[in-house]
Amino acid sequence: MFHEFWNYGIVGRAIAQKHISASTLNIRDCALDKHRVTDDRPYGGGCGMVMKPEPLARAIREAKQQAPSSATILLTPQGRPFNQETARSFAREDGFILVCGRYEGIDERIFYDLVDHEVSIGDYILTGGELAAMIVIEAVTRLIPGVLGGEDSAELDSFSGDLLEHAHFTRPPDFEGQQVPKVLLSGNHREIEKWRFETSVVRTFLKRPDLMENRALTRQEVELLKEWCSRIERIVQAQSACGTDSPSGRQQKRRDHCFGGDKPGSA
Ligand code: 21W
Repeated sequence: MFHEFWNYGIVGRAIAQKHISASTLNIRDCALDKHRVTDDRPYGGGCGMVMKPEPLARAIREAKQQAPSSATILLTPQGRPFNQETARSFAREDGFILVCGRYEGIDERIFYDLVDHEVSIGDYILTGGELAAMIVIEAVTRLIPGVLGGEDSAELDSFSGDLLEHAHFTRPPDFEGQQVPKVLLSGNHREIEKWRFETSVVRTFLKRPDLMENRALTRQEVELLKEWCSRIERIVQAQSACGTDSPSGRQQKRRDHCFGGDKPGSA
């Protein structure tokens, strides 16, 4: 699984340019018996298999020898949820050993001496830790200084992740009847910045309100949300003053999707 991964994209380039180094150990190669068995039936019964401790311990010790200052992280659905903050903290480390489990789980006795941290990539069931490891490696690699060419390294500062990104457009100016917002064609950089900030704040509110509820907002963000509140209030008040419940005959305008939120009718 990893052969393509080590040669592809950001990670491939980071390895080629020696920003990082990486290698894979196959736990099966650490099983010393004739059939190279790495799993066995669980004590106490039940379905599924458990990873035997000896080959796993041998693999982790071999990895520690190759990377003595690295913490050992077990990828498991029971681990701490991985996020951008975790990625940043891993990027500051010297390196890490990622252990990918298979089967129903690994023998509990591995944890005592050999595992430092447990990480999950989210609440869904995979069949093993390998894809999770690739996700962790990619998220961390792009935070290593020099890996991304300058322009995106603003990612490193602690403010990123507070808001969703603004809407993006490229040529053509007319795509199947949908126009690029005029402000982006205006060349007025102050107005463009303002518009981007606005799409950023409003789509965060619509798509991921949890990102705003769990932190202090900046003064700019509060001002913008207040402005939207009063806009909404004016519309609602105009309706209750002379409103009707039937919008019949009124033409429905094309929805402005720049601000995001689920499409009508989507789950
Ligand atoms: C999945 C091992 C489930 C054991 C249904 C409910 C590494 C992973 C993995 C795996 C079980 C990560 C059961 C998010 C993941 C991983 C393999 C438990 C019992 N069945 N992050 N409970 N999700 N998964 N089986 O699955 O190794 S990080």
